[in-house]
Amino acid sequence: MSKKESTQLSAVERIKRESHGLRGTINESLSEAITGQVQEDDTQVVKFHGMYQQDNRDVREERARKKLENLYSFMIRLRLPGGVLTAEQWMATHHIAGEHSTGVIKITTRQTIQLHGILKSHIKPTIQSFNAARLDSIATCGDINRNVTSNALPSHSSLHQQVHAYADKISTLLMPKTRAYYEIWLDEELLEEKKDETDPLYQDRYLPRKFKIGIAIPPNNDVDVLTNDIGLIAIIENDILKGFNIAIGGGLSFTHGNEATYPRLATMIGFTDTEEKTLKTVYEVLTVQRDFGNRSDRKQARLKYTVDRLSVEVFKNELESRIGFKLEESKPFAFAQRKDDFGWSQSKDGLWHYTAFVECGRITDEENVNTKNALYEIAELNKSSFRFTCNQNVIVSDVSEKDKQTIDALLSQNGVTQFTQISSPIRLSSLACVAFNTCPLALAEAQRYIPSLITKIEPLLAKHNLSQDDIVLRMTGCPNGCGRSTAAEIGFVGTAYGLYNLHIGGDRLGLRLNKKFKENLNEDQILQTLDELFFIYANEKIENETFGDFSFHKWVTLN
Ligand code: SRM
Ligand code: SF4
Repeated sequence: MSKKESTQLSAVERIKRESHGLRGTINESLSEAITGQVQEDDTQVVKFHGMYQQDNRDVREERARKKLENLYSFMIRLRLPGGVLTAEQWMATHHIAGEHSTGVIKITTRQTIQLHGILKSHIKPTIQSFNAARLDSIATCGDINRNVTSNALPSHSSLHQQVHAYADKISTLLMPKTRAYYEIWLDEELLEEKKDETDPLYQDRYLPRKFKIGIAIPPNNDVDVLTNDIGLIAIIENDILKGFNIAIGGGLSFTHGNEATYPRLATMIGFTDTEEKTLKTVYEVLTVQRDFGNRSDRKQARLKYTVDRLSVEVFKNELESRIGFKLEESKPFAFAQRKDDFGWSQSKDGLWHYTAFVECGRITDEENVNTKNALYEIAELNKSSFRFTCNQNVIVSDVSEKDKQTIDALLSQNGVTQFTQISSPIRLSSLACVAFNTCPLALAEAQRYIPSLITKIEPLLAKHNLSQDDIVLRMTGCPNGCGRSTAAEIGFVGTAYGLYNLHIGGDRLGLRLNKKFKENLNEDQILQTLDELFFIYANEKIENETFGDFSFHKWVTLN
């Protein structure tokens, strides 16, 4: 194969290699009480421990005028393969959020939770409290395998548990070997020489870029499986798990004006029929990416670019030479849904699960909807677990028949049931990334803006008799794609404060990306454009044709 690595390494490559197993100078940074930041190189190293240094962008200019340092704090993201917490862990998280962060518990688009606004002096107590609840944030950020996602709702399949267990197995398999996290945050004794920290997978350079894995159980694609670096699709026949189709090279980020960057859905490369083969294949996809990924240009470093640069065929040949067997032909499968199933549902084992709508994944208490309080009161009963979906919602899960009524009453008393029931189909299917005020990369608002924008879109849908249409609408504050807006039927991608590119033509199930339709629209232009599109859609669509399919054929293919 061709040359493995450019000689001109990016700055982050040096930081990783010189970090002494991800220790960097974090201890020194933590002891510098005069500043709320960590040292520059440590901002990269702490990512591997599951945290980002951020500053409150709402007050940045005011503080600069007053010659004050930015208002720095940290966001910490938990490692939750498949997105599940016990009741006890939920209560711990609730308290930790109250003591150390803004108090809002944010469900992410990758099925885990984040806390924002944690001051530097609070990082260690936060991690220690999470550790006491048997939770960690190892490798949820950085150039490494991230939180592994898996189909969220147990009633979707009688084999849910069996498939779900793969998220845990893969997460464990791909953890870094360094003890740095335990030493720095949990005061584990420094390593004696004899302890072996050799990391055959990540070595001292880790991956060229972040890496994501998701597992879907057809017919449900709630994990948006093809947007991952590796997508595993469970193949189930007659209630038996036959194995997984394996897709590689998904990823959604692009840069405005840079044609060499693009969103891409993963390409199916084959099927594995045993656990051993599946895990080996996943592992070796990472080693191929480790060895052949671009380490000089971080904008070309994701697996999708490695796959396209080498070609799918060459990548697959290299992979097969490493795993020592040929992948079987991919098996047929069909998706029928990507959105969450709201309300109560029962799994084959008799347990009940309530999926509640959490707008933009922000668990908090607001006006008549006290989601945070509801979940705490439910957790106190210790009669359920808590699951998170990649659509940023929560499932009060594993409830037995005898406890269902009590839990239902708590959901209702706190307004959660009513909010879930009255929210329109388009609101229930919406996603937005964090963006302002914490994301340093945000060009425009997302989670703080989309609720009010949807309130203005709903009357347009009603005007055209489309209120019951659950169009997948998503917004991101920049083209990095954290709210997966390029995999939506209507996607908004922030370009500048108050301005968005409008993308249309993606399908409802996550099998086709959308295309840019209009640039730099302000709110009035967004509403006017959607009004026109909805009018044409309502009048010309054929029966059951989704907005995404209609707009793809009508407008995107003509461009
Ligand atoms: Fe993301 C960077 C938030 C899912 C692509 N993402 C960021 C950062 C950490 C900004 C930064 O680098 O400093 C954002 C922190 C905002 C904040 O204040 O919390 C951020 N990303 C998020 C979350 C919280 C959005 C949300 O509202 O839920 C999601 C956390 C997921 C998790 O639990 O791990 C989140 N990010 C995604 C997704 C969606 C997905 O994975 O399904 C994508 C698109 C898929 C993909 O990876 O291609 C995504 N985030 C990015 C990128 C672009 C990566 C690239 O290939 O270039 C960046 C920027 C980067 O890495 O340089 C980024
Ligand atoms: Fe920030 Fe952009 Fe991701 Fe939104 S899409 S959270 S603005 S990096």
